[in-house]
Amino acid sequence: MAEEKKKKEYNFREFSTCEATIQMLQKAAADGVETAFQRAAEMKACPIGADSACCKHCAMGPCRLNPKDPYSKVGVCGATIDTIAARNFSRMVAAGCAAHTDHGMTMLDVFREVVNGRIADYKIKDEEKLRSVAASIGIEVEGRETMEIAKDLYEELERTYTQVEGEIPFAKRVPEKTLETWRKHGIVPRGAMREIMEIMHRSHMGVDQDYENIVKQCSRTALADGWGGSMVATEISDILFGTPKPHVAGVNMGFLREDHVNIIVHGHEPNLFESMIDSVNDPDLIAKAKEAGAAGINLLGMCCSGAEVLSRHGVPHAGNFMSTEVVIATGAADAMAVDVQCIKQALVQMSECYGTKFFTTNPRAKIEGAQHVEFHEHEPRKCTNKVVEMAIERFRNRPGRVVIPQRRDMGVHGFSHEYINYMLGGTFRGSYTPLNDNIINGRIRGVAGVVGCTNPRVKQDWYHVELVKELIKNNVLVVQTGCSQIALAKAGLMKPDAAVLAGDGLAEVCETVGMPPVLGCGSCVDNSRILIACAEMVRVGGLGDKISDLPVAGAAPEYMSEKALCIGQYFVASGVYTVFGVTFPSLEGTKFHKLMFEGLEEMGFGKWGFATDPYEMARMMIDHIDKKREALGIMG
Ligand code: CUV
Ligand code: SF4
Repeated sequence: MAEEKKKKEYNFREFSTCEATIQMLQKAAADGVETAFQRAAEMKACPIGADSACCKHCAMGPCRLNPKDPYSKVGVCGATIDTIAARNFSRMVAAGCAAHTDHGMTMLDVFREVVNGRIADYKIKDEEKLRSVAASIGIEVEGRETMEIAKDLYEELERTYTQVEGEIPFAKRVPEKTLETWRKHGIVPRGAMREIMEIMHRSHMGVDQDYENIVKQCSRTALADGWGGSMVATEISDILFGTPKPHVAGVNMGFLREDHVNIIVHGHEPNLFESMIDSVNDPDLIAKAKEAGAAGINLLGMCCSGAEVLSRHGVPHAGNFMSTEVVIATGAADAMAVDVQCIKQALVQMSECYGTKFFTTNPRAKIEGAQHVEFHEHEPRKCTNKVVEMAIERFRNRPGRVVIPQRRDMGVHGFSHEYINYMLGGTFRGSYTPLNDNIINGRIRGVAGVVGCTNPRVKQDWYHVELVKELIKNNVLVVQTGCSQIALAKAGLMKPDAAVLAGDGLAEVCETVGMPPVLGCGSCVDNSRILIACAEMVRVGGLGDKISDLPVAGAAPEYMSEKALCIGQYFVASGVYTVFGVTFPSLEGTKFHKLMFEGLEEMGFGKWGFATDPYEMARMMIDHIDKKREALGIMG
């Protein structure tokens, strides 16, 4: 039996709709190498875990309840299904929040060293952005020196993490009425460290055993990510590396070049990537590459690091989360350098098979068997130059055949919130009607954020693409980040031409403005740009006085990470209806589930939705948008 299973032949078209990925899955299989797709097919998810009906928070357990009859049993300590599910969920949110806030912390570390003059390799690139971020949280900017403002901004933003009492600085950006709701329920974040500590404490065995109370702290923790850690990551990155503006850029594996030294950066923190950009442009290293017989050095991104530099600088992007293994099967990846988050341990073995040099670079994320070349922000080029040199070595001795899927998809990327705000407020060149007006007059029905991962438990990219197509067809403008943005870019939806797929109203607006119906905003931390855009929609006026009044919705149809759950929870807590696919860690019919899917909305927040069919997902989001339009009296 086991042998039979091993030999099982897969139809790779069931795994993915990404042609390059399918082609490389075939190649990998022919080479005798398997990926997460096969492993997922062979290892069924644990049904009790998937429903969040088990608890392993202490050694009296692990305890398993019966998902079919969740109230028939309690854990050894007496914990009910609602307590168990709320605690499990909150701990996932805490992990997601920790990931984003730790990333933001790194950016803040770099910023501090720049401000103190202790780093030469990075500088403040976008002074205008520095001033606007500082002003947005009440720092005096008129007539002051850049470095003085920067110093104040650093000190202020540090509170996002370390503050033990009071409200995080970016709470000042939250619409007044939304903030009032948070205050009423006691969920305005103090500092991320405190919120994560508190939720970890409260979800320990024998502490908070009231699911509603647990969910409150869970929301507070999630908000410390969205309006805290993630927002700091985005804003500081813009200040240090430049605020994205729309530009044409390319996505897909066809951007690997057989005659070049190919280097892929995969992970999340842009400082590594920025230095790598410098390294691959270093004339000495280019000369070395040429000496080795290469035409040049070619740099590509993957996952969120990639989405971020795609948006900021137009660096080509090789593929999203479920393409990171198979891209190595091209044989063309001379080196892959990773930092933190979403890095499959299997990449090490994959790299061994194809002779790709694989490097971990971050002291927080080593992988057994991988070569570690540590990245230090004070001497960043030490690490990135070394990676380039090793990549050149590998190019010189490329072991096997190189097969590059010939797919290249061009599109417009780089819609920062500033740029979206221009569109919202209509102040941008004053040449067209602002977005709020177009929502009010009905040309645009509403706005949807479609974001998040890809997941081998579902057909890669298909849900993202079908959902977004359905939304734009129904005149819903789509904003995107992360792996979802890459899925749509590969499907060609980031081109202004894609307006032909939009409904008449949205198509008209796209044509007037010259924008695609799908706006790519960057990486996962850049979901904070969507929050800021929502706040701006409220500020501009005509669409209610809080985020929960807006005709907007969110979705992560193929999510897999704890970060995605945290993002979902901060959107819900901010007032947005948020629909997830794949699986949701709760049991329908339980009190916890009802709270997440209905109760939170009654309390003035957004709420969760769940569907595994992209068309149903679109319908749920559109119904919600219509409900909000009706409440605003802008129906029809
Ligand atoms: Ni941070 S979290 S798979 S890279 S979007 Fe991509 Fe995005 Fe999910 Fe990870
Ligand atoms: Fe079981 Fe309670 Fe311990 Fe969880 S905390 S493992 S439910 S005894």
